[in-house]
This record gives sequence, C-alpha cells and structure tokens, in this order.
Amino acid sequence: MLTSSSLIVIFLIALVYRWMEGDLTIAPFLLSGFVIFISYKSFRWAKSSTEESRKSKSNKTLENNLLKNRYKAFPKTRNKFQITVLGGRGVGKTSLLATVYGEFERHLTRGLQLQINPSTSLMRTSLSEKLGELESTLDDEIVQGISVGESDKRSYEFDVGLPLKAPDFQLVFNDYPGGWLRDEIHYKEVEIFLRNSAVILWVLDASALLVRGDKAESYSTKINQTGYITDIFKSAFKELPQDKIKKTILLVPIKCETWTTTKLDNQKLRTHIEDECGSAVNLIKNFDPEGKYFSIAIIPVQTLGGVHFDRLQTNADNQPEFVFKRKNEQAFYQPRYAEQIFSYGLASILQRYSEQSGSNKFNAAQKKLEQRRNTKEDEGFKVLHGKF
Ligand SMILES: Nc1nc2c(ncn2[C@@H]2O[C@H](COP(=O)(O)OP(=O)(O)O)[C@@H](O)[C@H]2O)c(=O)[nH]1
Ligand SMILES: [Mg+2]
Repeated sequence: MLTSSSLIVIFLIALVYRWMEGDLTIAPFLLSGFVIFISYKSFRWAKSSTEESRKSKSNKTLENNLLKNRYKAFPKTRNKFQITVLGGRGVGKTSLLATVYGEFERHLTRGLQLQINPSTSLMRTSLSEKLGELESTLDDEIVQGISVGESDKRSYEFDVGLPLKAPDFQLVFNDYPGGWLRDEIHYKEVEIFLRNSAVILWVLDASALLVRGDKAESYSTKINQTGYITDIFKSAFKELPQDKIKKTILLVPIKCETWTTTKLDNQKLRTHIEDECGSAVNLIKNFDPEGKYFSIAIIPVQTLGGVHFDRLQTNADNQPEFVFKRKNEQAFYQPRYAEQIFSYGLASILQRYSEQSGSNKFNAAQKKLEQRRNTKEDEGFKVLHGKF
C-alpha cells in the first residue's frame, strides 16, 4: 500500500524529472494533483482533530458523570474518612500501615463485597517497599533504640467502593512523625486532625512497656511518649465531637510477639495498656459515659511475627536498645491480627457511611467484617468503652 507521504514524494520526483528533461507540459497537471492532494489531507486532518476533541469532550463528560455518581449519595465534604495514626518515634506506625495494607491485598477482600485500592500507584509502591523491608528485617537481629524517625507527615489514601464500580469514598491514613507531638505548631495540626478523624490508631511499642532495665525503670514514657499523646487527647476532646460523628479509638500494641503467646502474658500486656492509656480513656469515659460518641478497644498486632524479644542492651550513648531475634531457624515473616484493624476500624466507617448517606450498599461487607472480629480477651483483645 502506498502511504500519502510516499505519493507526495513520487509527485515531486516526477515533477523534478520532467523539469530536468526540459519538458514542463506535464507540470500543471502534477502541480494541481499535488494541491488537490494537500487540500484533501488538510480536510481529513481538520475532521479528525474535531472528532478527537469531541471524543475527549465525551470522555470528560463520562469522567464528570462518574465523579458526580461517586459523590451523589454523599456530600462532598463527607467523601473522605480520616484515620489518624499516633505514636512515638519508631514505635512502628508506618510498619503497621504497610502490614494492614499487605494483609488486605493478600486475603481480606476475599469473600467481601468491597474493593479498596491505593489512590495512586506511587503510594502502592511506597507501601510495598516498606513491606519488603519488613520481610527482610527477619534476616538479622533487629536492634531498636530511641529512634529519630521521619520528620514529615505522610498521608495514604485508599479508594473504597463495591467491586468493579466507581469508588464511593476515600480512606485517608495520616501517619504523623512522633516528633510532631512535641512541637507547638504541628501539635495543633495533629489536634485538629484528631478531632476530624473517624478512627484513631494509637500505636504502642509493647517492648518499651514490658521490658524493665536494671533500675526497674520503664522506657515507655520516652519511647511511647504517652504523656504527650494523653495531652493531645485532652486538648482535642475537651468536649463531645462537634460533628457528633462517632469515633473509634484503637489502642494497638505492636512488637508484642513475646507477650502474646500465653493467656497470662496476654493478660499482662492488656493490663499494661489499660494503665498506660488509662488517663486518656477515663477522660473520654467521663464525658461520654454511655459510649454514644466513642468506642475504644485494644487490638494487639504483630507486624512481623516470627521474632521474639532477646535482650535489652545499652549503646555507646548509654541509651537502651531492644534486640529482637528470629524465634527459631524455621520462623518467618508472619504478621498476625493486622486484619483486625479493618474488622474493627473499617467496619465502623462503613456503618458511618450508611448512616450519613442512607445507603445500604456496604451492609454485607460491614456484617462480614464484624463477624471476623476477634473478641478473645485471652488473645489480648478487649473493648474498653462503647459498642462495636
Ligand atoms: N519486633 C518487632 N519489630 C517491629 C514490628 N513492627 C515494626 N518493627 C520494627 O520497628 C522499627 C520502626 O518501625 P517504623 O514503622 O518505621 O516506625 P515509625 O517511626 O513509628 O513509623 C522498624 O525497624 C521495624 O522493623 C513488630 O511487630 N515487631
Ligand atoms: Mg513512620
């Protein structure tokens, strides 16, 4: 097949050849053919570009319609549910988020009428990288001191909807650097976010709570920064949430592999968490005695599994270091209970979605998630306040 450009070249060659031969009689025919051809091409080009713009316009309309449908049942201000992740530096906030995401990708969506996708591929990559890091930490001893941690807040957004349908709302996980709790400007921001959050994940390092040094001192104040977090709860929740939207607070001890094997260990861990967070929990119980606006539960999560606490050591700066090791040669990366964050947290968000939008499209998923809740106190779970 001759392409249009090759036809032009043939026209031009023929023209030049005839001219060199000194015969210009054919020139007018060739020239007019050339002009007709160019005009035809310009006409085709103009037509296709209008079609192109029409197509892109109709794509835009489709997009707008999708967006409209997406938010139709839901006022714009309410199309996001904020989740705040609180905790000291290095306690494992980002690891928890990555693990929850990994568990969801792996099996949680199975049998659920629900799809959850990271809103951007960049975020998917960053969480997957963190997961990769976590898996490979089991190769060596894990030495954890009082860490410097990140200095920027990171938000992880997930689109939530029915399978194969446009998403209905977004979950936004706000991962705060532990250092923000001690800095006046950022403190205010965390406070506002706390107030606007549907779910608050308060992450605590279990080893800092349970391991004592020579002087029987607890490192929790330093590592978990409980005092700062309690203060922020006090200023954020001086009164009932203005939006009257129920809030779920999940107290999440992590790095707890060593203290969750027996019933007695679980009991001990739970009592420690109840003491550590007691002041903040009591504050809420006082102004919400019936548990209408808040629900609080302890959800112990092992983001690594396969490791156990080995020893406490002191580094060159005389600071404590917690050393974890693989449980045995066969032990591997095996997170435990991370999916419970969704069973408790996401189920309550779906409940709020249906209350606000009047839609029951997520009822089936909500029910399934609720059925999957672990409520065994022997395994460290406990509802401290309100209903779930
Ligand atoms: N032993 C133990 N270590 C963990 C666990 N989860 C995370 N870590 C370690 O805790 C360290 C700090 O985690 P990171 O998520 O970066 O803390 P963040 O500063 O609170 O975000 C990392 O070195 C992880 O390997 C866990 O379940 N068990
Ligand atoms: Mg982090």
